[in-house]
Amino acid sequence: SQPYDVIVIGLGSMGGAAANALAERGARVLGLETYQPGHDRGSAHGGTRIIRQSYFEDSAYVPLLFSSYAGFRKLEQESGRDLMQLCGGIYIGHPESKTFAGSHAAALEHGLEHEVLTAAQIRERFPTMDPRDDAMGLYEANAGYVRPEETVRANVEVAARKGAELHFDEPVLYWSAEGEGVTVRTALGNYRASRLVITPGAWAPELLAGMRLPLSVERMVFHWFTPDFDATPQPAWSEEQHPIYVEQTGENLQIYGFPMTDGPEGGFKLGFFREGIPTTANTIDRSIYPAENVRMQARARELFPHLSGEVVQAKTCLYTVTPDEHFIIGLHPEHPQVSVACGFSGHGFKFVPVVGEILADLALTGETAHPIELFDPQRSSLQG
Ligand code: PYC
Repeated sequence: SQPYDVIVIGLGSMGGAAANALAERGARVLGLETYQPGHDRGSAHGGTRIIRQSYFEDSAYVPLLFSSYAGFRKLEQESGRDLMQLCGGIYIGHPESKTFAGSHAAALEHGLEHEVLTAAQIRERFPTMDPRDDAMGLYEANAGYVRPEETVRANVEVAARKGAELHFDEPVLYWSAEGEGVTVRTALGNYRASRLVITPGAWAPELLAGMRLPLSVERMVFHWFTPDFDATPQPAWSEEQHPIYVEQTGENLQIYGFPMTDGPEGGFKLGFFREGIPTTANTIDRSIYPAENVRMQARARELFPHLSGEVVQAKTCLYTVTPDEHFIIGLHPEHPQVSVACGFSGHGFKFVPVVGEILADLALTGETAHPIELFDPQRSSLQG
């Protein structure tokens, strides 16, 4: 038999959760990661990520979110860390927009508690916001934010406590699948196991080159601003009163953001949902340019006219985007002993716990009861 049951390449958000789920099931796990837990070179930093249920991308995600919410609460208990805050969420757009109509359809299909608000009702309830007159909002109380760095640290700590062997600062150079097993080479050695899980994040084009996936790695920027508390008093910007939000104007231009989650010094965070610049994980330009601040501020003020303060901070982040913006999760088409998860297209973090469970199912049994048809690595939209 092999020295390990499963090797996990990449201990970021999804790989950390997979290592945790596998260790919980008694597998002998080796995890390999290039950096330290909670690093800021990939897609799991910046303090906050949205979590929501009335899912406008496709209502098929909703059952996965039920599992994920439970998974975040379980991880909080196991790690003793605060990971998820449900401060409410609102999705604003023209009545026919994907953001409003898509979330409304998902809420109705799955019987999710929600309120539909007109533009005037949004202004009255959330005085920071001034949506367009023809906009509608879907508000759900059961939405909020999760803490990405804390979640990654929690998963690897709990996985190690359950017996996983985790190596940090040890980049993978090469992997191969032969016969019933796999070999992974790093600068420090060769490791053998029965199964392999690859959760490469923005390094997917390098680590999964053989799959020839049509992925676009994109440089995104998020900004933190200081609101003008003279124009709109501080409590209105704080998580006790302010929801997370996504607002769409035009065909597909969405902004998203959070209440102040770390006091006034922490600022008010927001970003463009899409519109990234193609890059690679190893060559990304992490400088932020004045024109980017100006563009973000101008767009942000369309919804938040009193966001007159300065940029306190801005950071880059990487998205790994598929052509249909649905994830890729499944068995490697040529090597069934290898499971892969990538292409989270900027909306994956809220699924971390359930993706960990799915990857453990796939690695240990070759199948999962979770609904993952949408994420098939061989679906037509991924074929050249
Ligand atoms: O998944 O809600 C989300 C999100 C917002 C911006 C990027 N992703």
